[in-house]
Amino acid sequence: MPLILTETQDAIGTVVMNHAQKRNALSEAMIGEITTALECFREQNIRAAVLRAPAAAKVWSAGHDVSELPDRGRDPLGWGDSLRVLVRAIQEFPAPVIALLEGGVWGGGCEVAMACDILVATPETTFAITPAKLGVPYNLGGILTLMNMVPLPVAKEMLFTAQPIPAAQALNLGVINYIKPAAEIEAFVYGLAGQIVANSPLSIAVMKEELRLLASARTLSPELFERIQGLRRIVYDSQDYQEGLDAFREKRKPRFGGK
Ligand code: LCV
Repeated sequence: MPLILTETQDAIGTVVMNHAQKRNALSEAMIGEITTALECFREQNIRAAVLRAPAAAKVWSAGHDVSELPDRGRDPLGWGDSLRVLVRAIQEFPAPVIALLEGGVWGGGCEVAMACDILVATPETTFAITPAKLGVPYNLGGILTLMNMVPLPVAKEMLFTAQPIPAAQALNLGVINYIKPAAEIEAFVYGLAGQIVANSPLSIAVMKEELRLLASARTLSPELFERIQGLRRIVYDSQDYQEGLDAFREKRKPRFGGK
């Protein structure tokens, strides 16, 4: 059974993440279907895309599929990790991607939502960035996305507490563009998409790529990169990382020993 639904109409492409029983956990299979859909949209010259869960979903996405994270000793969020592939596919898609956000957005789901170009949420939407809850060594791309979206103290609070923040706070921070009631959000998002479709797709595609290149433009010396990778290795080599995975799989609270 497909894990997503897709639709195209008036140069607008829609991807609905539709794996309710796993709360739209971003598995390799689901990510493969989404990236394939984006490739089809590119071939069809889609001029705006919408990424969403089914209407009135309680969970937009539960984030990375934890059952696919490797045991300790291997980087769980390396370049080839499927969630990283999806984030890049959205960022490199030549037309704007609008995240229509209903329900809880968890972990890597936040990074996928933040990779989108415009974010529209309902008042009930929440955002939780959760590597600390699982003992996961967040990767540079995720950290940079967050640093580009919120002030440092807020990034630290979200990362250190792993607690959800409400849509109202996300709006105040500028993480999301609009909050719309559940009954209005769909019409609003497709109205926004219609405004984009009426403009020059070439000009928009180039501006989107310029913004991506400038937002990721950071000088990072090889020494600094290696130091950061070494720090991350301490985490994914640790007993705590394994404990986070085991606790999730055993549906119990983790007991982190700090080693
Ligand atoms: C696999 C899942 C998941 C899931 N993976 O329903 O950002 S990072 O670095 O942390 C990155 C590594 C990452 O994204 O990690 C994942 C971060 N995500 C979370 O911490 C959210 C984990 N999920 C939850 O807290 C709950 O599932 C929520 C609150 C999303 C929904 O709660 P609810 O009570 O509605 P269940 O927890 O009962 O989940 C329903 C089924 O979905 C699976 C879960 O294991 C369960 O499967 P079974 O029915 O087989 O028991 N599931 C949920 N999230 N991320 N599988």
